[in-house]
Amino acid sequence: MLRRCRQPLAWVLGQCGLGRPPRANNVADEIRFESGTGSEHAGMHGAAILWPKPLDRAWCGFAHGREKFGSAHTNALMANAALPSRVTLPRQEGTESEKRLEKRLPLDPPGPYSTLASILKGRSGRANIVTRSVRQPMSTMKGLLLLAIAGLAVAEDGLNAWLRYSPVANAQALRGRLPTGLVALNTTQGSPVNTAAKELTQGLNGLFGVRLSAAKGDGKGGDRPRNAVTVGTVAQFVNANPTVRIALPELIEDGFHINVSGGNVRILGQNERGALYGAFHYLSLVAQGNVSDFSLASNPEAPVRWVNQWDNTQDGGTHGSVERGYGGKSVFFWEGRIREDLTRAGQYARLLASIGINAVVVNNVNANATLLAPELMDGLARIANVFRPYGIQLGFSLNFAAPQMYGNLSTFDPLDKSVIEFWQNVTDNLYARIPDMAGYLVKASSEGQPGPLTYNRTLADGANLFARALQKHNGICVFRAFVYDHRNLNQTLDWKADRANAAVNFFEGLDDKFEPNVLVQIKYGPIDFQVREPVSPLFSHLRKTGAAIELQVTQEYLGQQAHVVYLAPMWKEILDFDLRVDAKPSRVADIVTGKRFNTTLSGYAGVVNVGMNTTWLGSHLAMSNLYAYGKLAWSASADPAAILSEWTKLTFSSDPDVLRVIADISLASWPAYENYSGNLGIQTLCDILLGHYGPNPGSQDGNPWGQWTRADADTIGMDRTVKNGTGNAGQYPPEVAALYENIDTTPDNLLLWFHHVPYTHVLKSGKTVIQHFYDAHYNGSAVAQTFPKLWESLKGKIDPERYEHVLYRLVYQAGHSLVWRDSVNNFYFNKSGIADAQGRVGNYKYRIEAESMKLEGYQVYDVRPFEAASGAKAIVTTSNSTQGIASTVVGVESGKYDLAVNYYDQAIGNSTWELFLDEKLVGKWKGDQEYILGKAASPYIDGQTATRVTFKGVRVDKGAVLKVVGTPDGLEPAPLDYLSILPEGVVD
Ligand code: GCV
Repeated sequence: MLRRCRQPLAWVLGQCGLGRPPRANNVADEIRFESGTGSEHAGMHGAAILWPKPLDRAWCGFAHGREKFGSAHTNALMANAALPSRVTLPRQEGTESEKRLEKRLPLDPPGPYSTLASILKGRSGRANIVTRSVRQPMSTMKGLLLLAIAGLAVAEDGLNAWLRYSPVANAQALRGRLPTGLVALNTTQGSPVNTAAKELTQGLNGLFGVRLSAAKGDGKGGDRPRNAVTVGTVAQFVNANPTVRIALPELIEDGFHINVSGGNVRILGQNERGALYGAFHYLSLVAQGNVSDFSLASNPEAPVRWVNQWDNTQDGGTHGSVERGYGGKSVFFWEGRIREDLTRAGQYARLLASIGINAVVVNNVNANATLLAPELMDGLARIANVFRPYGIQLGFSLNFAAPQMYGNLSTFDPLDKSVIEFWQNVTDNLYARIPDMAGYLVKASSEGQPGPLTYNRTLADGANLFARALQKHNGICVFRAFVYDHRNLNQTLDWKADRANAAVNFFEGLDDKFEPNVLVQIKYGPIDFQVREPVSPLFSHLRKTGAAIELQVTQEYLGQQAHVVYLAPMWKEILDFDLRVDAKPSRVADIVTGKRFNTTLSGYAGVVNVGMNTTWLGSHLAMSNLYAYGKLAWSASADPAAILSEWTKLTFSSDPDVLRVIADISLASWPAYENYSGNLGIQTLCDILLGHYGPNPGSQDGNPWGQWTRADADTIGMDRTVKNGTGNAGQYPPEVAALYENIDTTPDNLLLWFHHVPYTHVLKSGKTVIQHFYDAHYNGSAVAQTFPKLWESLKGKIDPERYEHVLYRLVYQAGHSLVWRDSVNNFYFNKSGIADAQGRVGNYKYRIEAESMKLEGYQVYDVRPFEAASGAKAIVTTSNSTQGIASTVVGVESGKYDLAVNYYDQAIGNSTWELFLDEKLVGKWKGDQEYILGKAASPYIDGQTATRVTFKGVRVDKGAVLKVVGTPDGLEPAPLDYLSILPEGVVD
């Protein structure tokens, strides 16, 4: 959304999201409003409302905690708020490999005083869905080579991610070193070895224009073809070549060996899946131009390398199709059933196999018991069939109360005989359909989900119920450690209450009580995927029970794919953390790979949450996180920068500029996000009650969810010491406990996680806490400002489709990082009353507050929370059918400036704003972000919807009239916060 003036209007419109918006492959086909943490969400009721009641949180009479408090209280509030449960546009089932949805909304605002219902009805009726074919990659090698030589980029939609097999730059020269024949040691359709053979054929053709032919002899009886790639398992190879002696390295399950000697290539897996992994690995190397001779063996460090999808069977409910999913609808489920067309599920399996993932749990951990119906089990079997050729097994989330909810039993007590029979029966039925099912994933006694604690049974009783049912089928029960009570934590009355203590407390004394096929899945930190957490102490408590680490690829608290945040460095830091159990080296990576405690079951779970969007996650750059997750789950010693470079080469190109820019942006992104969202271990200060996206530091406290900061006028932070606080530091092994117990040895980046201090507390850096906050938020957002410019230097080196897509997001992120900076800084300035030593917070000399402009058809509006608006106020149109005009006379010296406008893009309409200078249009834009960014949509005027648009290099004359005309749409009253007239190069 970078905008320049003095461009033809059509260009400006195009840049502004009118005309032909750059939304090509990230089109939301439905808007949903997400609630905050947890799964116990009250419904939002869609009663009609009348204008002028712009939707904000204050108007609902309650700034925080609407959804979180659930039930009666919430429903009463929501009835007042009268929000739509969702604004649903026409939908249709379809795979985006074949067609893409493009939504065009009516541009004209609805009639006067329309009711919400009529607006929505009208919109649904008029919305026009256009399906069109996705551009296919050029089919001929010649064409591709020509393009590659010319350095031109073919437009791409991201569907193939890192498996594009686009021609390597010097393909012709390298061809002589490549195989021309293929020996597949298993040609059975659907076998992973056969898939590997197909992939090799497709890959070498795409990359080099080599057409592999089936080599003579098919590897049997020592008749070894030359210049051929042989792929299969070790056993298949030995069987086919009984007289051949080759040295083979030791391989464990899923491991592989590759030997390349000129055009003779041997790819052998310990099992069929390993052979497929080997084929992908070989293709990845040659795609990066490595065609030299080599021999390597690779074994996974952990047996469990799973992906969790939080997919719902239905679109309805607060979280829509995929809970915390920002890439569109479920690739598995549709209208309560399993999709007929599972093309995307197969494509997903292909991507996952290429990074060593061996199972996918297809449904949300907040599980729907109806999935146990026979016809749905049949559907799950269809998914498993689509997965199988890729060596991916299906995992399934269970609802603990299913015996009651689905089975009509009077109880779901895990020790009850009828319940045990119920689950055995369910399990047998599933395995009858899916004999290779991986097992179950269970979220129990957590966030309102039913579990064994309902019957005063232990978590082990709960896990063992499923584990035993699975044993005869060789399945495993993955039991989540994310167990806590979100209803009874009392911040005000109990200084020692602490959600971070929950997991260790609940698992205390259970280590030797689990069946051997139970694996405990532990989120990396004790709270919930925050931007910075210490590692979960539970990793050091389970020595006899297998442990898996849960990482989150979907960036729930980390920018929801609308902000680029490359997570591998954070994961790596966690995996490398040494817990010093029994005063011995005890890296988290060694615990979750079973090395430290000799556990057989161990591994990784990544919450991924892809959707039907062709970008999978909603953003091209976010896919580096999925790639990195697979690579680290295979080997925790992998280097995040090296992973990124590899991913960039495969996803974009090996051009040194492309590699440098993507590395510069990605490697700076986590520290930048931490700086502008929440630092010193205070957690991501996002709105935890709604959406988990934009800033709202106040939402952390005063509710029972336990993500507290305990900030007051003088002090901040959770005291988790043993001597005076919640005792959480004491849950770590002694050496680590001592480190955290003592404020002097606690690293600054976790200071407020473990200690409650005055804002004036001096850090090791010499700064006070409050000054560190101010500076970090300024520094972080300053780094984000560099991202669009860096990316723009790649114009022409990235295909236009992906170039525009990424640029749009980076420009948005740069703007939203300022929203973060100002919201958080003003919140703490207001709380502490301590001024910024540099005088920046609260002083914005380039700004013109909208509320101070001359207003016609606009009215002043108090924004809640106050810090979500500059000066705590915004303006909104006085009705939903009339334009608003805000104008002012420019006081700056004549010259060239960047004009920034901060407005709110609510997901309840598509207002239009026009910016004029002396009646000359500078630019025009539209509030349609909800159809472009996959982040949680919000109906409110707050930190989730605050957005900036900038027009660069505009000639501004002193005395000119600067005017914004806002045209409301739907329930969105063209809200405006402020304008900035910025000297070139200044961002504020
Ligand atoms: C699937 C957080 C998320 C929830 C999620 C839960 C979990 O609370 O906000 O959406 O529920 O974690 O991991 O179970």
